[in-house]
Amino acid sequence: MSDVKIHRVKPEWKKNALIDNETYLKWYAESVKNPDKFWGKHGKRIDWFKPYTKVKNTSFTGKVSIKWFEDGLTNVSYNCIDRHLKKRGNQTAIIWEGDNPYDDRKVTYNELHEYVCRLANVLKKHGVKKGDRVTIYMPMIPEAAYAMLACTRIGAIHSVVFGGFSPDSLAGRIVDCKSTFVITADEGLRGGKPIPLKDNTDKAIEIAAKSKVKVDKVLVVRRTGSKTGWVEGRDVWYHDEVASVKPDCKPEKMKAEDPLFILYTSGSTGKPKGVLHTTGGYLVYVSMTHQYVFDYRDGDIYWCTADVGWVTGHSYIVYGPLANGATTLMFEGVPNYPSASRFWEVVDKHKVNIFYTAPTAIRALMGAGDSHVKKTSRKSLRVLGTVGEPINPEAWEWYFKVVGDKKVPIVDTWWQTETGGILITPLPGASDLKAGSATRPFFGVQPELVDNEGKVLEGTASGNLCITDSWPGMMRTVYGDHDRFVKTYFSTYKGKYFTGDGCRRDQDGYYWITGRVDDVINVSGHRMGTAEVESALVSHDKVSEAAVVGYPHDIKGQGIYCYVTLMAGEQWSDDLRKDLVAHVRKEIGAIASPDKIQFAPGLPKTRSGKIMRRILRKIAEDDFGALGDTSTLADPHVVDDLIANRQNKR
Ligand code: 6R9
Repeated sequence: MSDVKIHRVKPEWKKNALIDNETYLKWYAESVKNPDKFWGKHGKRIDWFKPYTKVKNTSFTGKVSIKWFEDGLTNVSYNCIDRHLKKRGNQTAIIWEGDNPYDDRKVTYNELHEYVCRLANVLKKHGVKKGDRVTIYMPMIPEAAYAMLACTRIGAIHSVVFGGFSPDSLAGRIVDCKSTFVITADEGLRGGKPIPLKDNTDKAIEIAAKSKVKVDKVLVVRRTGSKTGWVEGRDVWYHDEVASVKPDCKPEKMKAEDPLFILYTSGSTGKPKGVLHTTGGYLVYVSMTHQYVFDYRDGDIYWCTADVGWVTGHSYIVYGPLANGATTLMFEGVPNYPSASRFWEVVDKHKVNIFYTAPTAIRALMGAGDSHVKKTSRKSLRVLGTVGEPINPEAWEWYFKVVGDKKVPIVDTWWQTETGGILITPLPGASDLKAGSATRPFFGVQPELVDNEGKVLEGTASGNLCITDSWPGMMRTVYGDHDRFVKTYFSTYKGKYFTGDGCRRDQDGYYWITGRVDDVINVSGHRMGTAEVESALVSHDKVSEAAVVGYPHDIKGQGIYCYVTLMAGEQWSDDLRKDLVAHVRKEIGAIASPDKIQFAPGLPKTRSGKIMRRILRKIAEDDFGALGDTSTLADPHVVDDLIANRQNKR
């Protein structure tokens, strides 16, 4: 790939940057040579009630145990709020930009302190204690951040569930972590459309009760003022509750390894896993990456367009920026409402310096045309970022040329829910850029490429991406199932953390993530297990079997392609197809809407009954000339029918 264009670091990117290339190389070498010394020093970037004396105590073999700063005591909300009050009590902590462009709000650090303390006192009043799980099912409003921070203040573990998930998905998450307290809103608002969060919560609580998990309290924020169901004694209004408690609440002294939050994410098998992150190491890692990856400087206005329901929202809307005393912008709406200029109008309105979004949004806005961008100024921008999926070079170049006017570096940040923070990324003042490459590892991160047999690949190579040693921000376990943690991440390649991603390393040591190598698909930057969509499909009473694969999609990155076999005697029809789409949306949520459904009289299986997904992927990609060996199929003829009736004919 020697024809790849290199965008060299411009002198003006380097001029006041926190890290230049020499510093990157020096720090990186130190970080891998002596992690104890390196992290011992950088762990001090957060405040500790009791300083740690031990730094790293981790093992990727045997039972797998990961501990950082283990004898230190700290508190996340204290670090994100209290420690800033003296210097920046009146500085804006959160800029909220509503779905409606005329709706906005600013919250100072002093105000944030009061709101978080009040909410923490409300939680306490209702008996929430250290270690209890609180489910947060909220729209993108500042109260979502207050809720997360209030939990951390008293040591409760939050589990934020994305507002786009269905009652069934919410119920599954409530049951898995036995959460008895839910914080929600009457409705959410996105692109002018209401989302019935409270009604969904009511349904989810009924479903959870069948699994014997009883939610005792639902705290409801009034967002739209719509009428919702109400259970006396169980449901309480946020606004009444916070008004009746004290505006001050002492932060709990937490051990570095005390759980901070659970966040459910999809894997290649089974139900979504509760990824568990802990207190000290996570906060050190997200604050450090937020500062250096975005070259964040005091006074910058920083905007990450993710939702707090995803890890990007946790680490880079709430915890990283607030730990650094930044002004973080929270956006309730969508990129194309009221028009495709919305992002850039918000950038101009709030003078945003650092802007972080997903490739799917960039591709959609690119499709809407340059004029929507060009009519805005964007002159405040200094750093642009992307996350969530591989960015194709065309979209990267458009982002660089049209949005950034060729003046602004792009950081393509690769990481995962499990990694807590960014692992492979450019640094704006240090890294020459190649469109489509996440470039080089962050400090302390040691990537390795291995082949399917686990052989380590050196130099220029393509393989499976592993990380060979621990970094402070990584997950500690799967909530309630440590064996699953070990099996999922550390047993494919013994002694290494396996990411599930494929990756290429070029002659400059740059990493190019090629996408998942397991049965996980990435739709508009949202991770989904094909098994989850399959189990939603087969729960329909007319479906006997289903197989789901991803296929390349111009905007979404990957689309969802479903092969469905019906029960004997059932007839396929367009109405049934619509019904199946609605059924999957109901079971999982709108993000899992199938793009294509093909009715398949039979699925290609091996003689032992295993579905050959490789073949199904090829047919979905309309690339059936390259099916490979089909001789091991039990009935090779099913393939002819699938090809004849494929839904993606070019
Ligand atoms: C942060 C986040 C993780 C998966 C990951 C990979 C894909 C994320 C990427 C990227 C290429 C990037 N991914 N960032 N692929 N380039 N810059 O997205 O977490 O939702 O857990 O997804 O997303 O496949 O394994 P999560």
